[in-house]
Amino acid sequence: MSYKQNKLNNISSPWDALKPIVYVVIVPTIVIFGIIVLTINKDSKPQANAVNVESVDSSYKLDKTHYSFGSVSQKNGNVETYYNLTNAGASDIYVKKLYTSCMCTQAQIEFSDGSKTALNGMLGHGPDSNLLVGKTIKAGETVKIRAVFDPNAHGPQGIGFIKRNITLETNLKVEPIIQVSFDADVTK
Ligand SMILES: [Cu+2]
Repeated sequence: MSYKQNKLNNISSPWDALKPIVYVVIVPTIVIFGIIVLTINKDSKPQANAVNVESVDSSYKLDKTHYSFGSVSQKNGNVETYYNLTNAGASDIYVKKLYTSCMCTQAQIEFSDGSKTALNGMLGHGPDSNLLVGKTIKAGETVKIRAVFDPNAHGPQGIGFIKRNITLETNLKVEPIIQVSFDADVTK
């Protein structure tokens, strides 16, 4: 009798053969998967609730509300500009959401402590949860709103004059929507 046959003869039922697989592979997989699912749910729920924050009396200043890129060549790729946004009031401003008006445009907030939001995209293009910010602009703080425009996003036919908006939804009592814009003349 070969070693292999001997081993097979020692296995008394199919369950014995499956046991190690069940305990070593399947059970831990289910446990790990369960932990991952619970962790993801824990993270996403407070974020969604954070949208309901109390509105505040504060005010803001922008160094510019609009920027003209002038002629933007598709050959040269992305262009970007910054808008300085200052919390000119006495209360912190909570930024709920950040989004742009088109898929060719992405926006990001750079805070004075060096932290940044993700580069957020267009409203309605992908899940709304991607646009959540959940961060505060402190009283007196100046943040930079970075806008990135991709002149190739609409393909070779996307030439001509364009205007895009970048929007911040905040908890300001008056004017909770902060909006800046840019335009460009896209050429080949
Ligand atoms: Cu676009």
